[in-house]
Amino acid sequence: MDEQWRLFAAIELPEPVRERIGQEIERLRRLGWQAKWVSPQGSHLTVKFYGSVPLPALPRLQEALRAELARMSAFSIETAGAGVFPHLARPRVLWLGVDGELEALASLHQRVEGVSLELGFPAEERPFHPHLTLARFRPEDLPSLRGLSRQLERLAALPPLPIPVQALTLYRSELRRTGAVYTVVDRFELEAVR
Ligand code: 2AM
Repeated sequence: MDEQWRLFAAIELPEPVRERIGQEIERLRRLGWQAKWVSPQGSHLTVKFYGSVPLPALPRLQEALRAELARMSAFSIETAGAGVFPHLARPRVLWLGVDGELEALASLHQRVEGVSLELGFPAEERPFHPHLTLARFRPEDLPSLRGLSRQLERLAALPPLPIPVQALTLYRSELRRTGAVYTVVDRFELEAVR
């Protein structure tokens, strides 16, 4: 059987955003919150999760994404807001939100879904909710999340930090006992804005 890689396409975050994610995780940890925290250096905004992809299918996907993204203009978003999925009564994922050129971001997502579907990768059924994951909660973590609403308000009130979107990055995710390890497989540049 062909070797398979678990892949996803995402927007890389600039250093100040990764620093903020690290600082906020530290703050929540100090409050005693229990969670599976993301590694701030590898944090990203997921655009498309592929799951397991057979290696022989990879070159065509890379070629298609490179061609499609070269036809899109670079744009800019920024951090804004915070929340939990699926909702406050059952928090599973803690995230920071984004604002700014959200139409361009939605269009990037649609175009990536489009070329992926043409190559046989099924489209995501859930609507696209762009977010930066900080933590994932297991049911046993929930009693430790004291002041959740207050902390969400505080996170949402942080000043915005810019996220220039000049490329889409294809990552490999390897699931290890100590957590997922992400490595960059390829980077697809958007057309620079003149
Ligand atoms: P996230 O965007 O909420 O953090 C690698 O696993 C990345 O792909 C993570 O950022 C993860 O969630 C995202 N992702 C999206 N759909 C996924 C799925 N069905 N399984 C695993 N990860 C998924």
